Amino acid sequence: MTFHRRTVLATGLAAAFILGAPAAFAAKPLVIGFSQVGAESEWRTANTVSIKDAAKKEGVTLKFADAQQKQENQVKAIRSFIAQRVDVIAFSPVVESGWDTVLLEAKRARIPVILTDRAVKVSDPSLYVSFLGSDFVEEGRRAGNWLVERQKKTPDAVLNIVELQGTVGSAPALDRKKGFEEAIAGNAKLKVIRSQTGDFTRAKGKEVMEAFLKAEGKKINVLYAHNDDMAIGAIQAIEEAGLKPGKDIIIISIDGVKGAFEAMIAGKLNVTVECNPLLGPQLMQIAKDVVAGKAVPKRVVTQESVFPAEVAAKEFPNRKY
Ligand code: GZL
Repeated sequence: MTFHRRTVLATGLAAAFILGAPAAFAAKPLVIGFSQVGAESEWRTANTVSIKDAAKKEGVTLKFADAQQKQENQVKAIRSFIAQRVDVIAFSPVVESGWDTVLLEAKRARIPVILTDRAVKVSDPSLYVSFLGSDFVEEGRRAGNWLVERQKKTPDAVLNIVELQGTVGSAPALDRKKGFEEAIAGNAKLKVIRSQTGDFTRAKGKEVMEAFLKAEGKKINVLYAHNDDMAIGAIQAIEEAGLKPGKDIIIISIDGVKGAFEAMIAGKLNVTVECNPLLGPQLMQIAKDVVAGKAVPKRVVTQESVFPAEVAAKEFPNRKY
């Protein structure tokens, strides 16, 4: 470009800036690459809707990739976002470990990474700027504490518990198990007799509950499911075995999705511990702050409650997911 053209262009740009830049010069929209675990549960669906709606509302360009619950698909998606030079990478890691290499590639590309929903175990915490999500150990404690209180109604009875764990190696599965065990520790009347993954899905939850019932039958007094979808699948198995869910077998689960409230209103589920999936607005705010060079909290914990069946009908109209 000749000196003359450069001077004309610079003058034109300066004039446009001073006179009020037309749309052509407006700041370009923030581009976020988001890798989602999958579409395995009602919770996940609500989480995806929240993120997409928030991006649209904030004028953020969202590049969204569904990993179908496979870590290798998330790694591929993150590498693709790096290649596309997105402004921010965000993801909900399907499992806790195995992220150091790809997150180091993002760091070397100078693209900030935000974790949503689930945590990672990495050697260098600077590989991500912020983690927005629930305290799963506390959710497990809340589930266990509810049962400790419930057990006081039959102080002499031993309650045999079967546990449907979430996805193997995932932060919610590891931590919800840990929190529940902490809460019931030392209570000789509460015994976990079987524990197996149902991978957070209704289908697998039903399948594993059928196996529990075949092996233990009427010995089972309590089901602790790491999410509502597995509990709903297990309810079907319990009914098909001729037993009454919520009565013959006390059922405790986590998430607080609409399906859980419907099961509680029908008397088939006893309590759900809330795990809030509506993380979209907070994620967009953190991403905008990071790009603007503002300090962001390393950890943002979502606020959550516990909903026993007694309050389900009253609370149901207020539910947003
Ligand atoms: C929890 C989330 C879990 C939900 C499940 O934050 O990672 O994954 O509890 C979902 O329903 O599949």
